[in-house]
Formats: sequence, structure tokens, C-alpha cells
Amino acid sequence: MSATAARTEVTAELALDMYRRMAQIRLFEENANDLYRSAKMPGLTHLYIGEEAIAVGVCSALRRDDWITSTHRGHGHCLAKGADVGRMFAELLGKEPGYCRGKGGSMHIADHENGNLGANAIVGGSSGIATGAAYSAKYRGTDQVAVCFFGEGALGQGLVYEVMNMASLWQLPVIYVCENNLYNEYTHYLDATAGEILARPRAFGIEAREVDGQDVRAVYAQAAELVERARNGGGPAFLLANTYRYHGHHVGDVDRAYYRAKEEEERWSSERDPIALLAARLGDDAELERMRERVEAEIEDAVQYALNAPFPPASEVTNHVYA
Ligand SMILES: Cc1ncc(C[n+]2csc(CCOP(=O)(O)OP(=O)(O)O)c2C)c(N)n1
Repeated sequence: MSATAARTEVTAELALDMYRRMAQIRLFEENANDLYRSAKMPGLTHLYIGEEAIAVGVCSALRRDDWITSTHRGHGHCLAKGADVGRMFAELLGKEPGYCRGKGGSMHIADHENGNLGANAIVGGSSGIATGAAYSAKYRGTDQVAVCFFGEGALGQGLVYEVMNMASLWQLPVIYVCENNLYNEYTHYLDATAGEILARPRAFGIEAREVDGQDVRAVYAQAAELVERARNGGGPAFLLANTYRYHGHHVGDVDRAYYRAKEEEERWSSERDPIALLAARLGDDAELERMRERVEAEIEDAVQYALNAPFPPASEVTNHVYA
């Protein structure tokens, strides 16, 4: 077995850990939805349910000191990179122990200790930040890698092409992970995206691959190869992961019949669910059930912790705010 093959191998231990992380994200998101629907959460949020295998597969190939940047649909990325569930719920509820002392909310969670440079509500915006982080790693001579998660809607943003051009010229250790969940808000991506997606990074000489975003083992294997390659000076890469969001664009988008069929939604959740696909492969139902129960207890505690946490005092409303 080659050295690269050894690193991309999914051991039983890693598969179980990836299962736990996907289950944690799924339950986190279901609880976030409940908090919104019971009017306990201010604002709204964009659920990652259905896409868990991408965040988990990619982040499982990263070190803690590697970086990620995230999007408006960012809870899964935060959790997969190691964020604390209690502090995440606290942020969603606007509470003091939240990652931004409750002032950022769902779309602005950053967790620098775990290498998460932040979610970003500007579609495509974080591509500049991830590429800058990769430039910093190269300039300082560290072997860190930066991953930029974004939806296929970001392919319409010019910044993404400016930074891919630089990343290729300077051989930066950055991986652009395009999560194609088929819809940019309420528009099918084929109505907004000309030509082949992979032809775009390839035009800059960037290594570009495609993966089944519902198969966490496949995502991990591709990511592990591309991360090692970038870490060893092999330059940037682009990973197109095909996926689907089960819920609406945001939690308020409940009547979706005008832009996509119920049958399509049911097909993805019943036949292509990333957690069920991995469970079928792992087989040990009793072990998985125990793991699910542990995650359920962890999430329940975290929700209670956030509900009971204080709001920041009104006197500090303008502290830490740079807008
Ligand atoms: C620069 C910019 N333009 C428009 C918007 C409004 N907007 C928010 S999400 C979104 C669609 C994003 O689709 P995609 O990038 O595919 O991500 P997904 O929501 O599917 O995860 C748009 C247009 C925005 N936030 N930023």
C-alpha cells in the first residue's frame, strides 16, 4: 500500500467517529429548527440536514490547526471542525456564552481555537479569507492547509475566480469545496450556471475532482488525498461534492412546491441519506444506537444550557461590533 493510500484509508474507528459527528450535526439542526419554530430563537437559520457527509468527510482529513471558512449554511462545518455544541446553541439564541457573545447569531460563528475562521453571509465572500489564510501559511513556511466551503451559488461571484487565479499562480495550500445541493435559494443551479462546473477551476490549472457528497467515506478519501497534496506543496484543488438539502433554503421556507417536487425531496432522504448509508455499511446496530443515545443526551444538555444562559448586558451592545 502506498503512503497516500494508507492515509486515505477509513478505519473502523474513523468510520464510527464520522457517524457520531454526522449524527451530532443532524440532531443539532433538528433542535435549531425546533427552537425557531417555538419562537425561542431570534432571526432565522439555514439548515445543513442532508449535507453532513461533506463537512464531516473533509474536516476528518484536517488537523486542528488547519483552517476552514464557512457559509450562511455553516453549523455543520463548525461542528465538524470541533466547535462546542453548548456555545453554538448559545450563539443562536443570542446568549452571552455564545461564540460571538450572542451578537453574531447563526451566520457569523467563528471558532479560532479550532481553526474555523468563520461563517460568512456574503455568498462567495469567504473564498478571499481562505485563500488569504493559505497565502499566510505559505509565506510563513508552515504546513497548514485552508479549506473553503461554499455552495454552487458562489460560482456566480467574481471573487472566487480572482482567488483561484492567485492560488494557482502561487501554488497555495487551499482546497475549494463546492457543495452542490442543486438550488441557489429557489433557483435550480442549471438555470444559473453555464458550462461544466469542473471546467472552471481547470481553466486556472487547478486539480479538480467530483465526489458523491452523500458518501462520507468517499468524501474523506478524496479530501485526505487533496489535503496531503496541498500540505506537501502540491498546490490548490477544487472538490465538487454533489448533495441535497432536505429542508428549505432557510427555516421559514416551508412551502417549496413552486420550485421543487416533493418526490425529489423524498427520493434523496429515503435513498441517499448520508447517515443511513454509513449505518448500513457499519452494520452494528446496537453500537450505533448507543452512540445515537449519547449524542441525543449531549444535544439535550446543550439546548438546556443555552436556554438557561444569560443575555449579554445591554450596556455592552456596541462592544465587539465592527460594522
Ligand atoms: C453576495 C450575495 N448575494 C446574494 C445573497 C443572497 N443569498 C443568500 S444565500 C443565496 C443562495 C446561495 O446558494 P448556494 O451558494 O448554492 O448555497 P446554499 O444556500 O445552496 O447552501 C443567496 C443568493 C448573499 N447572501 N450574498
